Amino acid sequence: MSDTHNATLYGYFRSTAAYRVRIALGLKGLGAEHKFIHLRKGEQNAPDYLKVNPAGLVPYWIEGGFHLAQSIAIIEYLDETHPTPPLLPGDAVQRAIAREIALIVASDIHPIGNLRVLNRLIKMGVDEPTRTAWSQHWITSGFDAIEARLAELPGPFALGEQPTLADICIVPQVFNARRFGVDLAPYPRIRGIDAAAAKIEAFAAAEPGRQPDAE
Ligand SMILES: N[C@@H](CCC(=O)N[C@@H](CS)C(=O)NCC(=O)O)C(=O)O
Repeated sequence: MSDTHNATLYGYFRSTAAYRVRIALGLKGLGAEHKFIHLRKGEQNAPDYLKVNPAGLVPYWIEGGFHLAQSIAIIEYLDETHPTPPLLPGDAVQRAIAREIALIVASDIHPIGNLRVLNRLIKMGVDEPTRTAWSQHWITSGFDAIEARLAELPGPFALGEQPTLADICIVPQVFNARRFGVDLAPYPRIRGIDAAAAKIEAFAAAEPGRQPDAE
């Protein structure tokens, strides 16, 4: 595995957004120093970390004097600086569809079920079964849209034989869906992507259970 210009990735084993970046690094064959922010303990809001990322979120990427938040921005940066294998291959239409699927996960599903949102619901007195139903609802709503799009596309990955940004976002979201007990039976294409990805070392090595900070 090559070095990525002494890059550092701040993450957390169960962060699905950090999981996306770990997959991209693996597919590119790139290394980075991994630093762990314990989200359940609230380390993302500690003054030391807020000096690194004022947004109090992971992932966060530092490479020399350059620093970057947002998993999709980090992955697209890695893709532009290390073009092989391409994570946004094909023509303009295919790239747009890969981004569409990625953004359903990253913009429509993930933010509504994020830890800080669930913590806010706790503060507002929302009980655990209702919070779980909340997460399940939004994951299901996004997966319905993704599955409908995937029905038009060749497998085994979202856009065919090679994994793209779309699959990099889908696989961690499937992990999260299982955590929240979402019924995946209505999503054969999504389950197929997850199964195909499990056979690729870059995806397998990025799994939360295989991270040094896993609990
Ligand atoms: N849109 C951001 C989301 C980052 C994000 O929300 N990360 C979560 C973990 S998956 C986090 O740090 N949560 C901390 C919190 O909610 O307090 C990205 O894609 O990087």
